[in-house]
Order: sequence, then C-alpha cells, then structure tokens
Amino acid sequence: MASIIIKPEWQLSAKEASSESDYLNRRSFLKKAGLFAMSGLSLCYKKNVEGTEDPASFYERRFLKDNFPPKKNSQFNLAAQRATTPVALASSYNNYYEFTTEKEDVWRLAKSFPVHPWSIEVKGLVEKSRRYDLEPLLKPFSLEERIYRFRCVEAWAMTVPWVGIPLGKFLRSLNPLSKVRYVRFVGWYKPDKAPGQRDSSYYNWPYYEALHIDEAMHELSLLAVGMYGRPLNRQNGAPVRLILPWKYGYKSMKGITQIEFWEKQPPTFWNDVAPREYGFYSNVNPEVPHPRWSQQRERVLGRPGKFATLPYNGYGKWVAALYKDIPNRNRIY
Ligand SMILES: Nc1nc2c(c(=O)[nH]1)N[C@H]1C(S)=C(S)[C@@H](COP(=O)(O)O)O[C@H]1N2
Ligand SMILES: [Mo]
Repeated sequence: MASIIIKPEWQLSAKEASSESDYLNRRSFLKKAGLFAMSGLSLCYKKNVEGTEDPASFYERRFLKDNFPPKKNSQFNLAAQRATTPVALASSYNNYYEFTTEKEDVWRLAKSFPVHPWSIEVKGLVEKSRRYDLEPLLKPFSLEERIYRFRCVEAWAMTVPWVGIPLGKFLRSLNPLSKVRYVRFVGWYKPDKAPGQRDSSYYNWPYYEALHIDEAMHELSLLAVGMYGRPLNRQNGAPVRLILPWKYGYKSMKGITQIEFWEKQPPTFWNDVAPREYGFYSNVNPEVPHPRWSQQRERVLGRPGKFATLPYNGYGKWVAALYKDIPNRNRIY
C-alpha cells in the first residue's frame, strides 16, 4: 500500500539530509508500513473510502475515467525524498473546519456531503462572469499526478500524490482581464450539512482564500481533483481544491465554488480570524515562528520523530524568485 519512492537526484544538502537520517532506515519503514497495512486503521480506511466514493458520480462515470491513469509529472519530485504518506492517514487526519476542528472526525462527518452536481461561479475582472458546471469546465484539460510535500502551519507534514491540472492553465481559460493582480477562491456554505459551519461566532463562513496572480500562474500551483490515483475524497476537498506545496496548508483551499479576479489584494479567511498568526503569503519558513510555536521542525504523519522544515517547504528553487521584491516579513505573514 505505502509506496517508497527514492529519486537518484537528491536535492537536499548533506546537512539537511542528515537531519532526516532515520528516513534512510528504509527497512524499518517498510516493516512499519507492512504492519500498518494489516492494522485496523487500514481496514477502517478501506471502509471509509469505499463509503465516501460514489460510483454514480460523474468522476467515476466520465471525467476521471476518461483521464485515468493520469500522466505522472516527476519534474517537481523533491518530495520523493520522503516516503509517500499512507493513503489511510492522509484520508483520516484532516483539517476541514466546515465539518469540525477535530481532525480524526472529518472523514466521518463528510461522508455524505454532496459533491455532485457541482458548479463554479466565475466573476470579478473577467471577460464574462458566469456559472460553470464543473465537468464541462474541466473536460478540455488532461490530468497529471504530482507527488508533493504538504506542510500544515500546525507543524505536521505529509507527502501525497495529487492528481489535477495546472492552476495557471485553468485560470487562463477563464479569460481574466489584463489588470487582474489577485485571484480569490470561495468555498461552500451548507450549515445543514456541516456542523462546523453552524458555529459562526468565531469563523466567518464560507472559507475564502486568495493568491497573487503570479503565484496562481506558477507552474507548481495545482487545481486538484484526485489523490493516490483516485478521485479526491470528500474529507480532502472533493470535488476540487487548491494545492500550493510551498505554502502552509490553509492556503490550499478545499471545496471551491467561486473564483473571483481582483485588482486589490483580497482579504483571506485565516488572516481575518487571527491577523497576527496568519498572513497573506503564508510561505513555509522555518525562520519565522508562529506566535505560539516554532516552525523549525515538523512531524511527518506516520513516522516517529521530527524533521527539519525547509524554506518554501523545499520548493524555493522554483518559487523563491516570485518574492524577490517583497520585504522579508511578508514572505510568511
Ligand atoms: N475549505 C477548507 N479548506 C481547507 C481547510 C478548511 O478548514 N476548509 N483547512 C486547510 C488546512 S489548515 C489544511 S492543513 C489542509 C488540510 O488538507 P488535508 O485534510 O487534505 O490534509 O486543508 C486546508 N484547506
Ligand atoms: Mo493547516
């Protein structure tokens, strides 16, 4: 179940690599992975996932079927230095506050959340505002799989093979106007289906996130519709979410229902909740502590110990140039 991928072209320096030395103990990992495969958790996962998969959904019937298997894009395989996180863990330990703040309970509460039919409304500075059904909207694109590291601001991390389309390519197809400088994404609001949304005293539902247009157009930015070679689970953001591997996880918004093109920098959900703790850019940066904890190290799901956090989560080679004109403080906040 857990696949181990080791790339010959290691991109970590010797110093960084040695901080991950227990990763090299591949045999012990394999043994643990084997034990995991037989454990109750994996059986329970099988049930969850089969339960969350709706065979009548359009994914199964058409779009995804026509596009599977996705072509593998290993261009950005820095993450491959780490074993891929077991699918059961990535599917049963989630942040999706619309449902609950309890990570282990999200999958169960999301189980019957309706993800079909789904539409996305496009508005703001765009040639033509309109609502699109998801399936025809995605149809022209071919899917690719990318193995990315993923780092939550709470200092846990995982490595996931996502399936999706380059976000920039997708956004360009919506014909934004040339004066666009930001893009904003808005989530769904269904308090009858999502207990977390019934509490609006602290959170300002629905979820909303935004990127500078250069970030959104960057080749690393992915609009994900699948994971582990299958459609996205509901708890992981079905039917469509963002994946921005160099940023803290909360920027990778799940369950997108609206896309807006802006000229001014839009407000964002977490920045509005706690501006001192969560900024606009939110790039992974071990040197800037969260006001309540250090970001130097991270816990990797399914593995003991802690590991060094890398600047831009290890993707600096690709994204650092985006921020060369931005004052250092803003790289994180
Ligand atoms: N709509 C929505 N998207 C969201 C969140 C959320 O609460 N609601 N949580 C974010 C956070 S904090 C993280 S770490 C990731 C978790 O993604 P995962 O559950 O697939 O690991 O989703 C992000 N996207
Ligand atoms: Mo997160």
